[in-house]
Amino acid sequence: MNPVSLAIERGIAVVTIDNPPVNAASQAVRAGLVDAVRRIDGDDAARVAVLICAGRTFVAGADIREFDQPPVGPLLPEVVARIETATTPWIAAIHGTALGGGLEIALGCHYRIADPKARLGFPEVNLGLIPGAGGTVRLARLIQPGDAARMIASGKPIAATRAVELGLVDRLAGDDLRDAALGFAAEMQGANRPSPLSGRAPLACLDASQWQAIRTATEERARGRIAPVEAVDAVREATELAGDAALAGERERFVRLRQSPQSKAMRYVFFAERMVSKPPEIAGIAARPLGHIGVVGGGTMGAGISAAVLLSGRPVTMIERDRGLLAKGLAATRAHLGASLQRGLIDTAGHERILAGLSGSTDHRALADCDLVIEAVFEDLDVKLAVFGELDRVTKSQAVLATNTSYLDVGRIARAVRDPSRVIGLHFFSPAHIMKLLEIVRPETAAPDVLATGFALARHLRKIAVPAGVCDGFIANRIMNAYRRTCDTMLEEGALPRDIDDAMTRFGFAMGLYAVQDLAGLDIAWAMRKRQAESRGPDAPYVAIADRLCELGRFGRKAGAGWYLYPPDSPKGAVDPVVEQIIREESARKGIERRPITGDEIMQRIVQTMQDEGRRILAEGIAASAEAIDVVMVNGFGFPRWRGGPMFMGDPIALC
Ligand code: T1G
Repeated sequence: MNPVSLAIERGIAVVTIDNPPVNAASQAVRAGLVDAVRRIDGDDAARVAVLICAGRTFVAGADIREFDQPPVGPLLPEVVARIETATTPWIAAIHGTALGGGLEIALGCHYRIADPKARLGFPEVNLGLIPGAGGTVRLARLIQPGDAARMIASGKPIAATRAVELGLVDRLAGDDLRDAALGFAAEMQGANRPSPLSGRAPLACLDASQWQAIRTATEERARGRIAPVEAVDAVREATELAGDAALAGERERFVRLRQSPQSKAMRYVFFAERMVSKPPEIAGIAARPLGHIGVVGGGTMGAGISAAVLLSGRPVTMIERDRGLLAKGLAATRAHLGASLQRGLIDTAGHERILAGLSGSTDHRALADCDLVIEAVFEDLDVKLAVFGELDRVTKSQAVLATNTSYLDVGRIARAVRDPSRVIGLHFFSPAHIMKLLEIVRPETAAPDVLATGFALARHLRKIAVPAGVCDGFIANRIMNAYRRTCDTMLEEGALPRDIDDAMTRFGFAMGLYAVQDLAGLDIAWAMRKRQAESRGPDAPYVAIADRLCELGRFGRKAGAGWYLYPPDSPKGAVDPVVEQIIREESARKGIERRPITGDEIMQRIVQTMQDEGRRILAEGIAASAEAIDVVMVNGFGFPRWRGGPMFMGDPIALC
């Protein structure tokens, strides 16, 4: 079926794209658009054209699935050029998201009108690409080239209101986009078609130092990704060359990047994130209602989880042991919401509405009508079992009960309530209202619709949900603990924390392991190691350096010292000779002769450990696929997305 339809009424040709779920510019859409241009230009009754999309969004880009197949014409650059040079003026009517190739099509049109809630952007750099159908050329001729370069290099969409300010969108529609677009078209009937954007001169020309400044800032933020810097170079080139030459230059760059290992890795992660969040075992299973949510515990995790749920538009009741702790938890939650308002993620009206949904109590009976309750109390089994005992008593039988434990046996917790089938693990990552990853831990007792409810919550919270089986640390922390052990061993052998952290940031991680531990706090992992000590064999290899730091109260940033020292003038953490001394003493105590360890060796051993533990996790069925492990590592621990993940990477020796 042709996803592009055409209807001509009172001199206005309405071209509608209907290619669910996101109107991707597939081959059929492209062919349909070229055909529409031909028919409209050939029909005297059509004096202006409106391009609009059915469903929830305007064209959200080229069809990424086609990138690994032989290209089939017409290609998108040709489609955009045909619209741009059509004799009939075209108006793009934008709702939802106009992204990548979709925004390029809109730039081929002669005017743009947008729903006020629409978002427009070039996310190609998130796939290791740059626009490949004239986006760098036409945008730099419609808005200030500096703004164009920053917009494309960031990959972040902008609001329609901002797009009007920049000159990207001509006007905003009221409530009815279609009506407003037809009104705009009626005004444009008989008007001369503006000259094609690609044939115009750039709005301005920046000098070399201005371009260098944009490029340097982009390079710093890119942390090893090549596409953002290529995007800046492409926009610069687009302002220094004539239209056709600039279009050819952009296309050459796009085709080269499309074959690059970085883009292949980032496209893999894009589809892996969507695949793992739709496990076959919940296909077609309806989730239970998710109206009112309870959160037990107002600490760091409880407040973050409450904020995440409230930001999805659901009311939250927080429970704490006493009034003081409750007030602290509610205040922390409100602070997160205030920060979201500051960052423009919500508007003032939204902020007030969301705040009204937050309540608290010291009495668990306040959770009686909750559909889901998430327990986020101290990481101790007895404490959690006591809470679940309470929840079993006060919640309605259909309510789903979830634990946010990072390590503990969710099956054991489930068996503490009369109906274990309503218990799952929902393992959030700190800060819970920001981190995208959510491990959904399934004990054997969990009912399929309870699991489906966990995934439904993840969609509402716009989290990337990954199913995990029950074991110590599930997928994320189990792998993290494995490479933490490898890193601790390298500390004994000759490395220092800064060596390992530098190797990891050079590899593309936002932060190294020891800097992350200082941020999260060393005490939780220490409690876990002490708990594991009971089952650890006397001959099991064990590195005691971290324990010695904790015995000194060095729990990280919150204690002013951990692996690094955090004096007021050194927020990033300064190397501390005390830690170095402890490390050397531990090497000596074990009779280890310290040796230099290179950054490459450090990364090879870290990635090798991740892969080995990943293979064990797959063999035990804790993770359903290598994709699940890669999605966890990329979204949970900042493994560089442009490397695809440890399982995707293949042999670390070859690649580090
Ligand atoms: N191509 C193919 N499939 C796509 C797609 C695309 N561009 N975008 C989404 N899908 C599929 C997705 O895999 C999922 O499939 C379903 O649609 C719903 O997506 C030449 C080179 C638009 C913000 O990078 O960011 O244009 O799992 O679950 O959360 O210059 O999808 O159901 O089978 O993500 O509501 C540039 C990518 C491409 C945008 C909607 N465009 N998409 O989010 O739904 S490169 C992008 C998104 C390009 C040109 C260049 C999001 C969304 P399934 P979803 P969502």
